[in-house]
Amino acid sequence: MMGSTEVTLLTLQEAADVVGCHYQTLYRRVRSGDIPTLVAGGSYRIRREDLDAWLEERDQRSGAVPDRGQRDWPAQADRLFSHLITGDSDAARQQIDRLLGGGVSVAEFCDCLFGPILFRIGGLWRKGDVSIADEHRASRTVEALLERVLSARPKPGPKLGSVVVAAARGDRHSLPGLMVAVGLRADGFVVHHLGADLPAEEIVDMARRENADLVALSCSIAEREGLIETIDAVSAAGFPVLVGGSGISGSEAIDLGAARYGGSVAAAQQTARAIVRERAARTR
Ligand code: B12
Repeated sequence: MMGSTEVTLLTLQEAADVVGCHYQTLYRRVRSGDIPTLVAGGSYRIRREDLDAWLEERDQRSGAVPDRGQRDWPAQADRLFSHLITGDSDAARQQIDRLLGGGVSVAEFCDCLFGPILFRIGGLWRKGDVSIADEHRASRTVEALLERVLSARPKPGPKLGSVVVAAARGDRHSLPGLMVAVGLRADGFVVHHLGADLPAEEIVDMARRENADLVALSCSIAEREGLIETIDAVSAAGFPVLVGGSGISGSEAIDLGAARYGGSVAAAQQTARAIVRERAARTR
């Protein structure tokens, strides 16, 4: 997918971030021999392509949905998938409202439903089984559903911090960043969501004006120019950068200068909280 023959080795924490599970869960999978590993410098390492192959196999087994929590995610995903692919946005909205009403978190419906379903639609589109118009209609419906959640009343109580969320210049995928924005807002952050394809100086300017605690960048493509210039400019301005998304691995994000990497909305929430805590501890 990245169009490169380079081998990317992930630490167990990076692999857990990509999968969106706890380190210990991933460690158990490694110990049971589920996921192939190497030992480098005395520590376990996982080849990115091995992890991707394992994820794909697992998703096929479970209907393209991570097995998080007790809910029947494969059945929920099948239902939402058919609403999205047939353009039944009312049914999709009702399903999401029922799930939210039933206590499903925003991170869960992004990481366990919308993300895997869009991934599935992307695969069908690549094989020619769904059209560009089908994909656009489904993406637009997901966007509208997420925007509804984003514009709903914020979580009451003190704010955890302030975050600017964007995708760098050249990356037109706004949905992953929108999911992160919705998740962080639901967690209690003030979120300034700038959408996709943003010049670095605009992102820095917003971070300064809003006195942001961090900048979260989503990356869905293999092209690096816009991402590198943004990480450099934001870091030089003194803001920690959290990078995530399907277009980049944790080790590459850190090599490019990101402070942290996350592979899911749940990881974005945990990591943003950790960054704010660390900054507060440093200024005490
Ligand atoms: C929808 C879509 C589009 C839509 C975007 C609509 C929108 N408003 O966002 C449109 C039609 C615009 C589009 C365009 C293109 N796309 Co496109 N697109 C997709 C598709 C089908 C879904 C992407 C998506 O929203 N996924 C759902 C999200 C939520 O999943 P996610 O990104 O993994 O995010 C999760 C985690 O990674 C994490 N996360 C995400 N961001 C962040 C950020 C932080 C800080 C953290 C902590 C976590 C985090 O949380 C999310 C929820 O779990 C994918 C297929 C796929 N396999 O993903 C291709 C895909 C991303 N697109 C691709 C391509 C090539 C293109 C085009 C070049 C196609 C073309 N020939 O024109 C163009 C233009 C690209 C550009 N310059 O930006 C490739 C990218 C390959 C690569 N690595 O370069 C993919 C992978 C398809 C493929 N297999 O070829 N695309």
